[in-house]
Amino acid sequence: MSAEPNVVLSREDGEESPRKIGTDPSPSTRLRMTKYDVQRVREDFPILRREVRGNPLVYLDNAATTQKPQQVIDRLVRYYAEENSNVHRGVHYLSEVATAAYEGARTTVTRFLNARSEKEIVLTRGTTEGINLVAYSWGRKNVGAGDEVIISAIEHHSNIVPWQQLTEEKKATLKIIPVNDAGEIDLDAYAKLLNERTKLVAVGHASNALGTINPIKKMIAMAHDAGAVVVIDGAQGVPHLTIDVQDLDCDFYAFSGHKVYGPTGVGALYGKEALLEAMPPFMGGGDMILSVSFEKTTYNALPYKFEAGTPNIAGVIGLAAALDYVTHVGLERIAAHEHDLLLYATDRLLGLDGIRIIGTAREKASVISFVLEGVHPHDIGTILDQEGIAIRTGHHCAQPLMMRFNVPATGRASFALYNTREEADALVAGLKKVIEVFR
Ligand code: 7TS
Repeated sequence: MSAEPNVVLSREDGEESPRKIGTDPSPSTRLRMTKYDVQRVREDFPILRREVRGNPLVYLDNAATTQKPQQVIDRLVRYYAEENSNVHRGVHYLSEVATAAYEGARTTVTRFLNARSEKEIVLTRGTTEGINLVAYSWGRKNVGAGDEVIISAIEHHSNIVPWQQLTEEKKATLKIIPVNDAGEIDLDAYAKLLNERTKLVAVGHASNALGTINPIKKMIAMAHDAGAVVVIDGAQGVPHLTIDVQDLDCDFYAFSGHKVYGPTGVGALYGKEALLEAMPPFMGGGDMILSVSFEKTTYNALPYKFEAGTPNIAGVIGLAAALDYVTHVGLERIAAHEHDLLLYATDRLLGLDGIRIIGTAREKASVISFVLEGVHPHDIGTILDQEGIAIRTGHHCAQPLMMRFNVPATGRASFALYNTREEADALVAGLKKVIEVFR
């Protein structure tokens, strides 16, 4: 299996060839004119060939975790079969190979996020660890009694609970930006919440429960005007959007590998160098020190100060393979394909009797949360599962948001680069069966 994605860039039917002199398109126009061959992308994902309960697998639970392409699987196998060793410590050959691959992966992440340097990329277990790292290290040093931390009403629990713990401990206040009925952040209310006591704003790039893409560039600038530091929960941003941390000017950006076609248990935290430099270590142990004595321990340089213990070496290397994969396929082309699926599936779902889509923001990632009148979401999930269709049902780790919309739970279909319109049709057909059973 080659390391390159199984993707061809081909001209749209009817496109002029050769091109007239003087009309050479810009790179972004050229991308729009190339065809996205979803069937060839699907061939890269071996799990999509399997059946579930006698039906072809229709995997629509991508916001929970994505499937892995052969390129990532092969890279993990090669690491364990040929390169396995601990990093940053051995002088022997394999340790050098493993260290080079591990640090090469950090460079891949640096470029992927357009960070200024590798010092700004801390390799973590995922988004949850990245946010907790900021809350424990930056938060405990910089937030005190009477200070304020702002989050929004559509956050995942991992961008709520660490700030709740911090503000409770420090006798600070947690403020919540409300959302409108479409599931969009109320920017006027946000502007009113910001003041000189605001120390930190933590907001998701995109909501896992509703799909809302938040106007984070604007929100970051507003927070900075108030003198606050901004943490972006990028768990649902990285799989769907092109990220440029310098352009966004965020202070921290956390994401997980497994939501962007990489392994579980690995992710990265971007932090501005000056902030990371001034922060105390999060965990103590091997690799994060320069010297240890019982009298005094000195800490390692960035980013190693924040990477205590043997890391998930294979996972980090697999994450880089995943980022290379989506880069090769083309982030803009993936976004366009997913947007087409979002529009198509939304339109088809709205044809069902008694359906209500929760989350109708103008800017949406390919996530559709819905309730069906008279049917509990768990029953929807169970019946669809009989058809080989995987969706998530429940509160999506966003219980306050469920309360805001007065629903105990929703069904959620989330689409990825390998999903098809036919799979959206299968979802709709499955939901028709659900309606027949329950009404
Ligand atoms: N933030 C958001 C917006 C998420 O969607 C998730 C995971 C996390 C943080 C936590 O990521 P982790 O990799 O550290 O666990 N979201 C989901 C989901 O929607 N269904 O399962 C996990």
